[in-house]
Amino acid sequence: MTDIKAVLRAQHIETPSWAYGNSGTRFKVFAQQGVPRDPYEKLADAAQVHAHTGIAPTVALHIPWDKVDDYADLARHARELGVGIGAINSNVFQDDDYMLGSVTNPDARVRRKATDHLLECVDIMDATGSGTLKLWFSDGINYPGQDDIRARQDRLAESLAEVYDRLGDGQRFLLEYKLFEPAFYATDVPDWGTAYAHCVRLGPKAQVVVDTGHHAPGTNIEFIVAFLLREGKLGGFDFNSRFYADDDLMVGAADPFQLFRIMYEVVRGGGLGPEAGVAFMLDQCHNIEPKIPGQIRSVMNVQEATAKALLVDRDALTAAQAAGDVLGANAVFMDAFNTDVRPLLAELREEMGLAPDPMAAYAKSGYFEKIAAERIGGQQAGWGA
Ligand code: LRH
Ligand code: MN
Repeated sequence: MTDIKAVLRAQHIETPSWAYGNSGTRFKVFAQQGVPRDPYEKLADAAQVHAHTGIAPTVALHIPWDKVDDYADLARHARELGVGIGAINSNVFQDDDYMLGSVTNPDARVRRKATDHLLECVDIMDATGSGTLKLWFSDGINYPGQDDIRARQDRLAESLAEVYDRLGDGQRFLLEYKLFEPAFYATDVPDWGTAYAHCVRLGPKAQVVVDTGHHAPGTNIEFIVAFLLREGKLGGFDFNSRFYADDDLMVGAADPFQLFRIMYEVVRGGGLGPEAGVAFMLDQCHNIEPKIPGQIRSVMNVQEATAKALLVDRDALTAAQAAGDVLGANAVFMDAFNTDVRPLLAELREEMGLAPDPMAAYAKSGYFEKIAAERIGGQQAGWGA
């Protein structure tokens, strides 16, 4: 058990700054009490998640949602709070100029503008000490014939190459794919294969990020994880869960068994340790539930799935697989999934000097009452869509 605890103690999950702001759907964005008004307050809330779980030491930023005058000062503020700045997320999906695409737009002026934003994000990486740029493109078309699918790939490749060349030592970018939305006919980076092919062509500093909400229903995501890990091209995850489309619900909430299967392939593929360089990021929206407890619960869901994945009896599994013992192998796998790891994790937290139940500890801390009282007035943070 000791080495499992040691591995779990070193787990590193990154929370997204935008999960602490207001979010919603096209129908309604519900405002909540105590929501941060600026990136400094978002970091303070993220620090609460780390304080109670012990395994969420970095926060991903999204530009311009987290635009500040002094990014080095923001990074200093994070350090004071006991957290660090993680991935820098670009945003080329909210400007009127990007209606027909950003880096794939038929108009070279618009492509230049989009690529310049991506390069600005690398400047922000330099200023904050972040080593990871995460690139998601909403680019796509809604009707057959609207634009040339191949030409858009050429434009995408050209922009990615320019950004790739700008990356400094110790810096990389993660290319995110998504099947559809906001484009409803063809998305320019729709699946892992497209992202993988662009990254292979660019080089070692380009890897793929798997957003668990970005696949067609029924997709075997753990297969994609196993494959990308084997190729050294799994840069990270945007964890969330969904019942239908890109619902961005709490990871593990909709399908804890899928999360377990994904984390098993991570463990089996040697992708869990910090040396593997896989970024375990959350990408979620707490539209109706309180945001900090929502993040704490999400971190715990990943931690539970990881503990179960580490409990798979690999020797017994390998032996059953080699013997063609289908039911035996499946039983070994399910035994781990059906193991209640909550007592183990409560014990681990106490050994880490934390309360055994992070949700109860946060509720008792009075932090929510404090921010609800303090954060009066000002503009609550949100997607600004
Ligand atoms: C796109 C996405 C991407 C982010 C955004 C917040 O759906 O998953 O990772 O930029 O959500
Ligand atoms: Mn995402």
